[in-house]
Amino acid sequence: MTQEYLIALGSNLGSSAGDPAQTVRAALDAMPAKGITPLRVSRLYATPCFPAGSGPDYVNACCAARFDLDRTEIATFLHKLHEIEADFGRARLQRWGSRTLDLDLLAVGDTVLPDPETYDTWQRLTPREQTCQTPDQLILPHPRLQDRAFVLVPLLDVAPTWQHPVLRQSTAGLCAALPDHLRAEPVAL
Ligand code: PH2
Ligand code: MG
Ligand code: MG
Repeated sequence: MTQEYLIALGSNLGSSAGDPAQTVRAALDAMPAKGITPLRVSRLYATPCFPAGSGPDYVNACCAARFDLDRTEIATFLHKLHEIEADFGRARLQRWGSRTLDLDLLAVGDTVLPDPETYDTWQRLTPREQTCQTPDQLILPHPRLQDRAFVLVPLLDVAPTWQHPVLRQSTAGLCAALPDHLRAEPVAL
């Protein structure tokens, strides 16, 4: 069975394609040329920058996609996402800094990478540890997706019934578990 790739898009600076919303739309349009077929695309949302006060507001979105080049090679897929980021002028300077375009792979079906133990280690980091530790390998599902309204609210548009393979909750369940004030932050454009 082909697994769906769940992708988060974000921009808070804009790019050669225009403002952040135009940049996110252009990134979606650029996917088919890289072998990535968006199957469902969320609304675009204005979201306050995390951490608060660290930069301009973001435009965030999510899409559920199929990958037509090599379905078994997640590294190839990531490389394609990084190519699109580079095409929109993304420079990888500062973690959690402002960005022209950020494309994050959130999940590939029920895949857990690199293994459940390593996933757990990253998922359980305290907020303080999260600010100073960055994994050097791909962790799937994205270890912070359950914490972020700017990810879960758009994801609810495209994959409400997706089941988190470790937390054993659907997108809808994870979204409902967010504190009310966070869940209310993303505003559909
Ligand atoms: N991405 C970040 C850091 N902070 N804040 C919002 N609202 N949306 C993002 O996509 C985002 C962020 C790092 O990738
Ligand atoms: Mg990223
Ligand atoms: Mg990101």
